[in-house]
Amino acid sequence: MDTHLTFSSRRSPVVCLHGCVASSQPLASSVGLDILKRGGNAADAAVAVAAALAVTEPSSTGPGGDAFCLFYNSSTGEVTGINGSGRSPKAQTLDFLEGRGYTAEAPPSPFDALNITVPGAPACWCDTVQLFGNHKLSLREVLSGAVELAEVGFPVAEVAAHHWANWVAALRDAGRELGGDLLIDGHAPKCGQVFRNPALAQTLKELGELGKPAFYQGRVAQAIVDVINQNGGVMTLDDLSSHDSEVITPISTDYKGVCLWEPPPNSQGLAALLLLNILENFPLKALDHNSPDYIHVLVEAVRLTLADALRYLSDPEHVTIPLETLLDKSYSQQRAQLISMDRAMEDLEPGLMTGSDTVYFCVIDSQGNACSFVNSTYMGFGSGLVPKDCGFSLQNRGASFTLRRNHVNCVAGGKRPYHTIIPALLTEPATESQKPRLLAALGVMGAFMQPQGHVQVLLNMLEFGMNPQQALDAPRVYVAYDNKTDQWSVNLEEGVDQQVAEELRRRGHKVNWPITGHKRSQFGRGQIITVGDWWSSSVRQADHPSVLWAGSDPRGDGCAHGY
Ligand SMILES: *[C@@H]1O[C@H](CO)[C@@H](O)[C@H](O)[C@H]1NC(C)=O
Ligand SMILES: *[C@@H]1O[C@H](CO)[C@@H](O)[C@H](O)[C@H]1NC(C)=O
Ligand SMILES: *[C@@H]1O[C@H](CO)[C@@H](O)[C@H](O)[C@H]1NC(C)=O
Ligand SMILES: CC(=O)N[C@H]1CO[C@H](CO)[C@@H](O)[C@@H]1O
Ligand SMILES: CC(=O)N[C@H]1CO[C@H](CO)[C@@H](O)[C@@H]1O
Repeated sequence: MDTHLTFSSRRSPVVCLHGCVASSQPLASSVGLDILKRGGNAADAAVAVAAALAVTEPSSTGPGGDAFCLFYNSSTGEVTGINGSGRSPKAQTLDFLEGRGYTAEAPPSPFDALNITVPGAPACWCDTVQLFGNHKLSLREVLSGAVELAEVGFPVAEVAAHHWANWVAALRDAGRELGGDLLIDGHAPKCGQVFRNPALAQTLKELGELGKPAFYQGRVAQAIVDVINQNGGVMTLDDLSSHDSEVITPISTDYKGVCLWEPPPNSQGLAALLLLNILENFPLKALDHNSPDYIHVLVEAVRLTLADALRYLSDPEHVTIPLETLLDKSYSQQRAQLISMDRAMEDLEPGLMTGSDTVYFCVIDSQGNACSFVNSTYMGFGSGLVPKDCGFSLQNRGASFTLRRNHVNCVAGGKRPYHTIIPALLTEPATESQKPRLLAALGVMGAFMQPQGHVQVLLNMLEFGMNPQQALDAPRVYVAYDNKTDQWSVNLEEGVDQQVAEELRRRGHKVNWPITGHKRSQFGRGQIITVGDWWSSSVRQADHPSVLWAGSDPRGDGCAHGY
């Protein structure tokens, strides 16, 4: 397999007036743009893109995974969203797992059928169209682009082909064959090879015609339960039919004249807000982009917030999260004081294992509504189990549960697991007199990279004046925690200076530099659309506040598209 991947092309930001879609697959971006041109709004287009990504990038996302969305309503200025995360099977209690001989030290393998939680994405798609769509197009029409891609086939893109093959190999190493609907003659498709998925086309068609019951009851639900039970899991038809998504009230924080919106816990959106709150205490612009001081402060702030996030973030129905205390700026000031400029902190609380396969995309329509959407199957194809004749694999979100009694993420029947996926929106801060104007839809996928990624690309624009494409192009930093060695490490992408790496080592960080080629996927893949060029330091609030500016991550296959 070709593991070489160079980053040599240059991209301008995409600029347009009426509507814009940015996603990690060009074909999916086209499908979304089509919906906008046919009269659908940002929410309709987002679901069309979601479904098209399920077809074109199944190692990142699909109907067997979860989804979250945030929606900005341009007529009210309100941000709301949908929680599309599914629960563990009701019968899957800690006692049940211990009865099977599993312990915190010897849990089921990540790909085990016991790690499959109820897929929340299909309900989230239906509810997004129902609650936030403009009802000019039916769900069937919204999903038709994805159905066509699955039915007719599409050439697999380069980065998608790479991850497809890697996950097939990882599953094989774990003793599992990926379901045949997602292979061609037992192999992952290569870049440029045309892949068809008629079973998924059928599943999406039925979802388009009948809505949620087509997935959570009947043939698809039965096939899900069958494949899970044949592999030792205990999900029932009732677990599926009792699933529903929930409307959520996003949480936000103000940072120097902008307001960042993230989904509430149990997502890790909270981590992005806490991170910004800590960073607000430092003169970042004066430290210089990707300088040793800047990266040191960023890394320390990430470590502080991840320690908090992992302690407090679980299913709020099962634990009480001191949200107000955590989001209070005085709390972050205290945390910021723990950071010393010349030495990395010792003794920080640990984390959970990470997965990273998620797609993120965003859409802004001609009325100025925005939809920020994310979904995933967690680790590649998730469990790798493919229900018969359905064309998608089942997620393994349960892998972030622990069997340690009294831990906030301890397994329980009917519990939602720790979630690594988050979409985000940026507005002006709300005032009494005026509805907050939309400034951007943005996101960076990739497990624990997401809050770190959101904040880095946001600061690239806000503090360092980069346009959305430059903000995504700039080399990133990923702070990782390794449970096995109990060590934090700082991974620096190719493009960060060697002297910077050396200076960070001198301050006590364990630094990996440079991260190159396909390994750069750990820095996530982001998409950004901004309304106006508020990030530009030279033309403050220019003449055309309604021009859309978009960028798409060079680490992915995708592009932004507008009209
Ligand atoms: C989830 O990901 C799949 C695969 O990329 C995509 O088709 C689907 O549209 C996404 N779902 C949502 C709700 O984003
Ligand atoms: C925005 O909010 C208004 C007022 O609640 C509502 O009438 C309208 O349908 C909403 N628009 C969308 C696209 O959801
Ligand atoms: C998901 O829904 C549950 C309600 O069942 C809620 O408690 C939780 O906060 C939601 N999570 C997110 C990320 O919105
Ligand atoms: C619900 C469940 O059993 N989750 C397990 C999935 O796999 C991880 C990692 O192996 C375990 O820690 C979980 O307990
Ligand atoms: C610090 C920490 O969380 N360590 C855990 C890493 O994972 C092993 C089991 O895989 C646990 O026993 C440790 O407690």
